[in-house]
Amino acid sequence: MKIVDAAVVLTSPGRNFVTLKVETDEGVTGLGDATLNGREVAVAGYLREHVVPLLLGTDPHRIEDTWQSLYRGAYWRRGPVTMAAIAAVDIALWDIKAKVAGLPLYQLLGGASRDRVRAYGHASGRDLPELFDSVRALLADGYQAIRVQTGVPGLDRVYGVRSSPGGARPVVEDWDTAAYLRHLPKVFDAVRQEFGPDLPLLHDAHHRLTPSQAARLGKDLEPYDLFWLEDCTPAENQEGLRLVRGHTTTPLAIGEVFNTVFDYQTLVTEQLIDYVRSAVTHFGGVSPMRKLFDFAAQYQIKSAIHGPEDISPIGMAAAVHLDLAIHNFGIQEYSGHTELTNAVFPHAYTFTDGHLHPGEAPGLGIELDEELAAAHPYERAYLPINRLHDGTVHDW
Ligand code: CS2
Ligand code: MG
Repeated sequence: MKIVDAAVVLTSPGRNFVTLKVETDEGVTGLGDATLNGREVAVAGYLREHVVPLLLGTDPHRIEDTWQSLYRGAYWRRGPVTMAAIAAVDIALWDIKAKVAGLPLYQLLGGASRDRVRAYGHASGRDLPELFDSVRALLADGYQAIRVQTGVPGLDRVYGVRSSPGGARPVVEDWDTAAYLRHLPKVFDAVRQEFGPDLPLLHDAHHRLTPSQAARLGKDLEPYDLFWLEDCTPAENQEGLRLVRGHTTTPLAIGEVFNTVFDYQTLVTEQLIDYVRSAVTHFGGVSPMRKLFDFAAQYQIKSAIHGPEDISPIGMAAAVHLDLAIHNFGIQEYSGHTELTNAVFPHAYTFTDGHLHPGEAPGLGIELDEELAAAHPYERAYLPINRLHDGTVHDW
């Protein structure tokens, strides 16, 4: 079998997605997700100019060799753009291999280790009434684990609370760490009083705290028994998590911006986190994600694949196949997608009673409606930036 074509499809059914469609001489095609929110054209260009020419004529079954050739052959390693491009190829080749085998992808990854995949959804509110309504809506949708994000008194635009969609220039959101640290424990106290002690609650600090501030927040949240506190501090300096870990038993999740296992080396070997958060799309694909989860499993760390709306349904499909198969599954983020997005990417995975299942269709179990995709062309859109009251740029 040979690869005879590979097309990069940019589409924007409400938000931008980058898709790689790989075609073989035997008529089997594979789909890969290369979506990198706010940098889509960079990945599309990397694929079109530097990857697709190298794929033509190669054997799609040689997934590991292709991955290693693209990773090591680039010489310039790692980084979100490179790894998203490699991920799209890897995901598409696994789609092809599983289709040829006539099996859903999870069967090639060792078969099912569970019957279904627990998901968590995003609840948010500028104030408690709005937040409570949001939690109730998710519970009504069947979610059995809920991420809670809240407005902060004195702040106008805060991450995760009615965030405006990306625009042609970054929206400026505002931030005040002291106000946030004072307010958040009160919010979780109120949520626990309203919804009880058992509902798994998650929170995303979104890279904004110093290690000592993260340690304080983790400790302050202990009475509310969170499922996890996510991205409590920027983790390029992995050793910074030693301070946090030493002060709090609140479970920690990190890694959605990480794109190789080296980003996790200290975090995993010193058990400084409890969940690894990378997306299949941003970590180089299915092949390296399996290796990451095996590495993490040696240190009792579980999966929590990144799954917001800016991961395309193709990336979500690949995630759910991995979730079903690996032993050290933790939880799957699932924001869902709009009806239009789901029409562009018809898929076999299902969400029922708070749980996902990849379905039994051969391959990933997903298609690309190219005509509908073409009807919604790419529109430049940036992620917001964050500024403190004095105008200083802060982590978003
Ligand atoms: C967030 C993401 O879902 C999460 O945990 O951190 O929604 C993140 O803000 C976006 O993926 C950025 O594009
Ligand atoms: Mg996050």
